[in-house]
Amino acid sequence: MIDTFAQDVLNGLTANNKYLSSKYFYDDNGSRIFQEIMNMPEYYPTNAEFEILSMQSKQIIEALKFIGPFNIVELGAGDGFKTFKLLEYLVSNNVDFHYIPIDISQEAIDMLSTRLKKKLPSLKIHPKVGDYFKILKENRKSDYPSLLLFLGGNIGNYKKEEAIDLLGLIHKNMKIGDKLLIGVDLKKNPIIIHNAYYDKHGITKRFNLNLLLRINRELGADFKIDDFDFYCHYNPITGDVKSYIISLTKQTVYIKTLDKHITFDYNELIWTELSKKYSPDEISNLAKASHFKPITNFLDCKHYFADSLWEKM
Ligand code: AVJ
Repeated sequence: MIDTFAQDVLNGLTANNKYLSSKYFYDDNGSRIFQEIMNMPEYYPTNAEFEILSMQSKQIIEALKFIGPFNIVELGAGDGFKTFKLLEYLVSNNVDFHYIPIDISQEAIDMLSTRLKKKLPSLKIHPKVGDYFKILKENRKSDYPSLLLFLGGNIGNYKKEEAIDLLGLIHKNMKIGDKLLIGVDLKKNPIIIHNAYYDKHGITKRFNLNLLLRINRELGADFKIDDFDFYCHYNPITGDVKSYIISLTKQTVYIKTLDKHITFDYNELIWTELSKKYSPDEISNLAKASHFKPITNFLDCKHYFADSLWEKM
């Protein structure tokens, strides 16, 4: 029996146009490299969303039009760094709400709860580890309305149809009147985007090549990462940032768990990631295509990033 990671690697590396899914970037090593990306001055999304939640918490909460207590359910809470500002605003204004952070990493959730209990002792927090949709389905039974948070711009990793499927599933597990605040990276000067993803420090390159190291570690492969490079390209018309690993020589890699030899041509590509950028109109269209009513967009001062508020009708 081979697990889904092994199966996905097999499918991706035996396809005509080779690909690997960016969802596999985030092993312990990869998560650490992603932290480094978020700390680069060129990687604007982190600061932009932090600014939105720091400066516009009041406007965001007013736009919910909730009367009485409500739940805030965060999908993929992670270290909760950005959300803190929103929670802090609510706690210091004595707003009655329950915070339900969800993550697949027990470690991340434990760290988040410990920190929040210390910094915001009166916060009512109910952390959950596991499958988003199971937990959302449970939350549907709550007497209170909910604000779902899907922050950080992760929706950009999905192609249009996949994004609509995922958002449709989220929609199905909400109650009428519930709101979704979703982080979306905006189309902007292409040079800004280029510098954030094709960074001069080589951190994003390391982030991508770590995927080959993960295959070495977990599936017993023998990728020599010096024989691979990284390329990425932003198309300002479609809004797609596409990232690739390049094979610098004609070479064969053996993957023990799969008992499979994979041949790479000279300059052959492995497509690793899509990071899609949207215009405000495209955000509204995405909302409508997944059966939501777009309410309003909260932007940072440079208009780099949007936290878009949608309602389930
Ligand atoms: C975590 C998916 C939001 O696409 O901007 C950062 C991942 N990839 N640099 C993004 C990423 C390259 C990031 N997301």
